[in-house]
Amino acid sequence: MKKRIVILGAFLSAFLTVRAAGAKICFEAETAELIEAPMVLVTNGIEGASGAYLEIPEGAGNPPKVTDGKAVFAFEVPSDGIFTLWCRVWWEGECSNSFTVQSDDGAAFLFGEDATYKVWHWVKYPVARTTAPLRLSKGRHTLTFRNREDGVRLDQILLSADRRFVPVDIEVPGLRK
Ligand SMILES: [Ca+2]
Ligand SMILES: [Ca+2]
Repeated sequence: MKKRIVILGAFLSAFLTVRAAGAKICFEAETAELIEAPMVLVTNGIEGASGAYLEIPEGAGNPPKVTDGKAVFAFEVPSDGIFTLWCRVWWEGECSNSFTVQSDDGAAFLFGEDATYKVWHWVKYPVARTTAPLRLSKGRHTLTFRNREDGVRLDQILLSADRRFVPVDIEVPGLRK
């Protein structure tokens, strides 16, 4: 029995150490340092958001006809890491469920295209294990969200170096280690 408790204790401390190793950086969509129309800031819209959120209104237009519409975020990464990108979003439907995202000046990638509509929920990138997560060095970085489909809303953004972490509801903005 005692041996079992020791093993359990060792397992728990290893588990907690691994969890503690994964930094999480969370910020509100409305803290974007640049918002370009038809991306707009909404302060009193759909219930259940964490404060304000960003939206490309349904019918505002999307590529190739409308190529404008973006939000740029700047944030500090505390130490080198490999991050999963999570976004708290509200999609209008299958023609309104994605962004094109760019990390710093890297290659743009598709974010979203999941089939959960008309409810606030968290979506991650990458979805497939074969796609590389975001590798970010210590220091300042940017994320750019571009117009790909209208009818989309973005409430919170969370970068997690802990691959097992799954945000559930509204997250507290800031840095957790
Ligand atoms: Ca779509
Ligand atoms: Ca928000």
